[in-house]
Amino acid sequence: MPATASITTPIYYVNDRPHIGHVYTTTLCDAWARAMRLRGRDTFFLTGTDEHGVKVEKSAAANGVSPQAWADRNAAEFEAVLRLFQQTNDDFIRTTQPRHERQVQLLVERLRAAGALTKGSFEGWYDEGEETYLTETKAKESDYRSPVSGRPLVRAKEENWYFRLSAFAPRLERLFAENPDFVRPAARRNEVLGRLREGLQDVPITRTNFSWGIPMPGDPGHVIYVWIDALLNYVTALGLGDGSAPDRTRYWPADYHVVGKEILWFHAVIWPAMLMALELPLPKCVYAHSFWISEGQKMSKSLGNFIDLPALQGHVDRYGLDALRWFLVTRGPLDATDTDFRVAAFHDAYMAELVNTVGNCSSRVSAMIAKTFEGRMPEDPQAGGEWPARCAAAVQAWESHIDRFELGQATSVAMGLLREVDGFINRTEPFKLAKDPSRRAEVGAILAQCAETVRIAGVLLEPFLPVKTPELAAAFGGVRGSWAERTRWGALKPGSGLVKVALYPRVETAPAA
Ligand code: ME8
Repeated sequence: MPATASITTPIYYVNDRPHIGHVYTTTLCDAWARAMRLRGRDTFFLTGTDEHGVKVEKSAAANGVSPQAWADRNAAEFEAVLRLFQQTNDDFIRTTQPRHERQVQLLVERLRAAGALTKGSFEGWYDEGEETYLTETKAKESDYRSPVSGRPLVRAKEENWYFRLSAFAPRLERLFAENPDFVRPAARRNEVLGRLREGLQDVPITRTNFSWGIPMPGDPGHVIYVWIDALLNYVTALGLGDGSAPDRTRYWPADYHVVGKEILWFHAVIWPAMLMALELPLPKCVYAHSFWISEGQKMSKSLGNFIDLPALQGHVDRYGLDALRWFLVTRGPLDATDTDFRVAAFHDAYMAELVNTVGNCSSRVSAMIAKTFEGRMPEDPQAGGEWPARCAAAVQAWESHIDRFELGQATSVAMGLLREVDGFINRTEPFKLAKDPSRRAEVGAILAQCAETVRIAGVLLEPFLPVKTPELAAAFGGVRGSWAERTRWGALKPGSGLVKVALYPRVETAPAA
C-alpha cells in the first residue's frame, strides 16, 4: 500500500459566487494532489461548500427561494467551476448533506461528553428588526434605538453553548512550541502566537436567533454555529464521526489544510482544540496564503474590479487553462504578501515561460531530431554526460519542494532544467554541426541529452500544466510507468519515436486591463 497524502481547501460559502480567490486555493491544492499522485502516493483531495448560517438564510430570502434551493443552486455552480478548471478533487462535501449533518451532531455530542462544552448566557442590547446585538457603546450612540429602524432596542438575554477554548491554552502552547511548521508561512505563525499570548476566550458554538443550521443535539431551539459545523467537514468527509467510510480513515490527519489568511485563527487554534477534545490527531500543517488584489486595489463588488468567473474564463479563452493555472501557482500570494493580479504580468509570464521556454525548448529539440534523425532518438555514446546527475538532483529538489508545499519553487526547478537545455543548445550549436556529416555522432549525443532532459522536465511540470504536458510526454517517446521509471535517465531509449511538438501559441499583445 503506498503512503497516503491528503489535502483540503476551505469549504466555500454558497452565499457568494465563485471568483479568483476560490479558484486560486483550489488550484494550489489540485497541483499538490496531482504531484502526489504522480509520485504514486495514495492521495485524497477534498473541497466543498459551506451552506448553513444566517447569511445564506438571508440571501435565500432576498432571492425569494428556500435556503436549501439557494444552496443547491450555488453549490452546483462551485462544482461546475471545479470541472471547468480541471480540478481533480476526490470528493465534494456539502454541509447540508445528511452524511455531514449526522456526524456533526455525533461529534458535538462527543465534545459535550468530553466536558469541552458549557452552557452560558449572554446579555445585551438587541435590535429585533436586524436580529443583532449592539455593543453598549453603539447602543448608547444611537440613543438605545435601532440605527436602522429607529425602534427601541430591547434588553435581551441569550443562553448559548460555549466551547471551552480557554481550557486548551496549555496544550495549544505546547503544540506551537513543538511544531514550528504547524502554521506556515512563518509570518502567519507569529501572528497566531501574538494573539495566543493575549489569552483565549471561550467560543459560543450555538445560536438561537435563526434556524438554518444543524440542530444542537438534545437542545431544541439551538442551532450549531456555522463555523463549528464547517470545520468538522474535514473529518466528516472521511467518516470519522461515525465510521461510515472505513476506506477513508487512512487519509486523516491531513497533510495540509490550505486556507486564506483571514480564516487562519479558526484553523490554527479553534480547530486543533476541537480535535484535541475529540482525541483525534491534528493536521500536519495549516498553510495560510495571502490575498489576490486586482489592479492595485482590494477586490470589491462596488469597485467593479472583482475577478469573477467571466473574467477568468476570458483569460482561459485567450491563453488556455495551463496559462491561468501557471500564473496562479507561480505568481500568486503563496507567501505572506498580497499579490496584484495584473493582466500585463499574466501575459508576460505566459510569453516568457510557457511560449519561450517550455514551448520553444521542446519544439526546438523535437524538430531537430525530426529533421536530422528521422524522428528517432539518437544514440548517446557519452551516456548523458553531466545531464543524468543534473536531472536526478532536479527531481530530488522538486520532491522536497512539493513535500513542503513550495509549489513555485518546484516549478522553478523544472524551468531551470529547460533553461539549461536552451543554453546548452546555444553553446554547442547542433543545428550548425549537423551540416557536417562527420560530426553526426556528436550531434546525436547533444540532441539525445537535450531530449531526455526535456522529457524529464516535462514530467515535473505535469501537475502545473495538465493540459499540454501529456502532449509533450507523448511526443518525447511516450515513456510510461511509475514515477521512478518516468524520471529515470535513459528511459527514452535510442530509436524511440519523437514527434515535433508546438505546445503554446504566441499571443501577441496583452488585452487592455
Ligand atoms: O471563509 N485571494 O468561505 P469563503 C485569495 N466558508 N484567496 C481568496 C480570496 C482572495 N482575494 N478571496 C477568497 C469561508 N479566497 C468559510 C470557510 S472552512 C472550514 C470554512 C479564498 O467562501 C481563500 O482560500 O469566504 C479564503 O480562505 C476562502 O476563499 C474563503 O472562502
